[in-house]
Amino acid sequence: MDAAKAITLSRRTLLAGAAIVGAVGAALSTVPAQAQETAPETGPAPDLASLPRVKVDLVAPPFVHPHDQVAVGGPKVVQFTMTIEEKAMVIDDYGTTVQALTFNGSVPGPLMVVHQDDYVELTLINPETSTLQHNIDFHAATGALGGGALTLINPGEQVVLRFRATRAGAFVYHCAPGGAMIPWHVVSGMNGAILVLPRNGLTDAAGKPLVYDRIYYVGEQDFYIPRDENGDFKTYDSPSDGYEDMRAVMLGLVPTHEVFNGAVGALTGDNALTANVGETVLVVHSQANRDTRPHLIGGHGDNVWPGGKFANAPDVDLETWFVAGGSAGVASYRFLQPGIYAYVNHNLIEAVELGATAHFKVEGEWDPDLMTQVAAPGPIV
Ligand SMILES: [Cu+2]
Repeated sequence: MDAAKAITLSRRTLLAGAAIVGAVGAALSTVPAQAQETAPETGPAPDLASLPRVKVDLVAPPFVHPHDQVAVGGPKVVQFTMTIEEKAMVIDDYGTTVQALTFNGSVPGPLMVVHQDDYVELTLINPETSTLQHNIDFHAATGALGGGALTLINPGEQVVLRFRATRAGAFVYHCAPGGAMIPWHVVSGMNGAILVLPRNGLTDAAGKPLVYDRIYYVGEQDFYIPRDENGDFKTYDSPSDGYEDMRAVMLGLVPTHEVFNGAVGALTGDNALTANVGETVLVVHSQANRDTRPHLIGGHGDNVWPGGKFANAPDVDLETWFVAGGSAGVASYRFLQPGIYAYVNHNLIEAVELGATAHFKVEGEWDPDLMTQVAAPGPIV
């Protein structure tokens, strides 16, 4: 992209962002100060100064920072910091490279875990080295475009947003800097999820406590990589350089890559998710832009919240579940057999041809009662 085009692009970004901030700013100013102090669904706001503060260090997916499943004590202010990183990332085995836009350097961004009625306090940093404005829209938050209207930051700026996590469930967060920038930033990698656990922990369909031994975060991502005249994927020197070409591919609505955790093979082979027979594994599966349908080949969803929201009883014994674009689903499974399991988007074209496959490597004792090869392959008798 030449300099003039880059200026046009950044001005359009600025304008789109400014329009949103202006509109929401005006709306906010009509709300009485007192109304902003209280949260009707959860009663009066507590004295924030009296709440304990906890600082959490985020970790890159598929892993999840240490957390209590049952809340200890009352609501807290949970402090997170995320730094935006614009960086080149290889997304398949052929070296295809995207100028990714990321929260904290990973696609998806890290999973945050809090409990219902905790306050999430995020410091979002857009370093001087960035080329674009960014912000964050939390689907778990209430008001101001999920915080998007209060967090738009230029390169070299940071912002601190606090919101009360009033609803329990898994929720997507993503960048939403305005207009055509919104889908472009999301399909360039700027999305992640937050898990808001009930204070007493999860319960299964029978109402019994559901305790997980392991938790993994799978963030599914659709990429739209432009091709050259020979059909080869193109690379660009900066995010804005590729914008016009990528937008043309995006408008066709057919992704060139559909991957888990940022790249084909990010969760397979040596990168497989691990578990032992008898362990209950919780999988949080987000897709910020496009519908998906997780399926564990050779296993099941024991307790599944397809919409990811814990006020609803889980579905049980599912074979495949639907996660709507712009949401995060949650599923638990207790592994009963050892071996390699594929965990896929059961649009199998997307799983096998476009990349949406992960592996679980499970160790333990085989149960012949559940399955036995009665006769090995051989000549027809
Ligand atoms: Cu962004």
